[in-house]
Amino acid sequence: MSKSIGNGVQFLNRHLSSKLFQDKESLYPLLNFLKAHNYKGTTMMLNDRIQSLRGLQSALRKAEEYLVSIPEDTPSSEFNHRFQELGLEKGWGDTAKRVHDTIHLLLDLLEAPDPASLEKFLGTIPMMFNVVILSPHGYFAQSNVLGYPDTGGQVVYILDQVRALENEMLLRIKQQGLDITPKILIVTRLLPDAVGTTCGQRLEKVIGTEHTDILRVPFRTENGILRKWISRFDVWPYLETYTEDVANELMREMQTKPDLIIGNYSDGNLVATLLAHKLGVTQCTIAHALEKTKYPNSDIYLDKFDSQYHFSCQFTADLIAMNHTDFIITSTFQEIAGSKDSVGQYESHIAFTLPDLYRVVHGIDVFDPKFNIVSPGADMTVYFPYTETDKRLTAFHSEIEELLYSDVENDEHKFVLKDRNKPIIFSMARLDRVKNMTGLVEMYGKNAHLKDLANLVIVAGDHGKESKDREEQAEFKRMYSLIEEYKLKGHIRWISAQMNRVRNGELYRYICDTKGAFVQPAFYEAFGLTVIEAMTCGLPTIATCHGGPAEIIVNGVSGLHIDPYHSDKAADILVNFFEKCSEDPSYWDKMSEGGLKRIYEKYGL
Ligand code: UDP
Ligand code: LCN
Repeated sequence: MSKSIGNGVQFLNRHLSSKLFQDKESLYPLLNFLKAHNYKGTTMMLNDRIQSLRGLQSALRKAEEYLVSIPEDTPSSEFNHRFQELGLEKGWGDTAKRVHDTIHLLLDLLEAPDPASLEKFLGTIPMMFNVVILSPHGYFAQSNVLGYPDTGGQVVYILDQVRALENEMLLRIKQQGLDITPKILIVTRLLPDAVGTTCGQRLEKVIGTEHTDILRVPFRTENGILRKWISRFDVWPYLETYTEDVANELMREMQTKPDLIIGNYSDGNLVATLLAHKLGVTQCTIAHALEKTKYPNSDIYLDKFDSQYHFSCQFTADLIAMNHTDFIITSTFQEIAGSKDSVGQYESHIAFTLPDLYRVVHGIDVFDPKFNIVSPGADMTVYFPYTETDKRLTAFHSEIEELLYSDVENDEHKFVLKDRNKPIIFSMARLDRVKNMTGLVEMYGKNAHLKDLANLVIVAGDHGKESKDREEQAEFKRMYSLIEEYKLKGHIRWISAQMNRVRNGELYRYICDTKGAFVQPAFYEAFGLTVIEAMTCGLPTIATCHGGPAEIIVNGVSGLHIDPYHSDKAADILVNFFEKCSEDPSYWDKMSEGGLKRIYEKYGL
């Protein structure tokens, strides 16, 4: 059923529990799994003393009897020995109470399996200690990189994810009564020409974690190590050798096989596939963006795109990864199956033709229970509402004012706003063509009324460095020519990529103080973390109707949609918004509060 799409785990638990219920024999796989379970050769959960289901039930009952006779907070280390003789190894819990709860859950399951207990029980079994997260392309570092080509939300997403993952793993290991140190490795590319970043460093500890590192492995050919950054569209020839090198480096760092390999984006997912296949490890894929939907008709007009974008390699890699993986995490429903008006990113891989290459007739099944929707949110210590005045980072205000309003033009900001009293239309993104920042400038420039109503501030690209990215170079040229053509001096401020996340949080809030809005004009946005960040700060958000924002924002309630393919109409929507706000300031508050409500309901971290 359509409503099951993206609820894979739930579906599988229902399916599995109904199978377990068929007859007593069908419970044996669960017994065998618990007996075979071990970490680095040390048995967990059950040992060889348990040979049958009857034996298991009897051991669990004896254990239960003992547990109710001792204080609930007795540490499991005090009775581990006794339990071992019964056939129960470590892993059931850290205290008598927790061990009792887990045993009780399994006894219930053995009597009458139901999906909720099964999910809960499987969730208590210690399984994840070593996790590898692959993200090869771009600049992967903890500072001075956001906004660089190919370096945006994926980095933010992964860094937020590993902190949450490590906390969860530590909590579970403690509650399982184990003494195991977990390890998470983010594996990315080592860039010898690191241009002022830490991307040339082999190992980097992730701030705010104890057991998580970034491990960097270079791209290599028979001619040696590749020194320079290369576009995400050009990585394909390097990935097989890279996988071999990563496998060796992983063994050096972890000294064991990982329990889970998570791939990110097409290149990371291909490497994850090759590694998971080679090592026999569970694989998870996260697309972040499937480029096929971002570049319309890129399949059928492959000849037009392939020399620059190598989509033939990329779409093939995507198909291999999405079919090989054990489970897929998506940020939204529409990423899988689209809506009645739009095609989903995965859905677009069901059937397509790459002329002169091959034809896909059944690329993926969007009903496959491997799909699970887990939406990201924004880190609420960084992004919080502008109304929380006691938390506001006012120390940044003079820097932010310099950034927005100073008369100086330098490598950090170009052009000067002449009227400080107007609200600000704010946008921030990598300077990719698909992000359509130039489209926003054109839309603004063409509408005289909008220019009267609001200033335009964009954060995109880097004025201080000559870009090596083809699309960014072209966008730079186009931006300058649009500013000239529409005489935007005095109305626009063009700021270089801003890499200080904490200050960026305050920047969104500062834009709230001007009663401005965040505008996300992309031709296609796979998810859109900036949309979430702006809304979390209480900044009214007006975003593209193509991709994630179509699902994040409920039009007219938690923000507004614009269609970048109809830019005159989009400009009218902006004019309308600012006019309404000046007639009735409570309209701005309504949009701000509506956005926040949506975040708290669906995208809180
Ligand atoms: N970002 C930033 N500085 C910039 C441009 C972007 O810090 O100059 C951050 C932005 O705040 C967000 C991420 O990079 O956290 C971009 O994520 P999004 O999902 O919007 O787009 P992506 O770049 O992943 O396509
Ligand atoms: C890549 C993108 O293009 C964005 O739309 C996402 O928000 C980001 O990755 C994080 O998943």
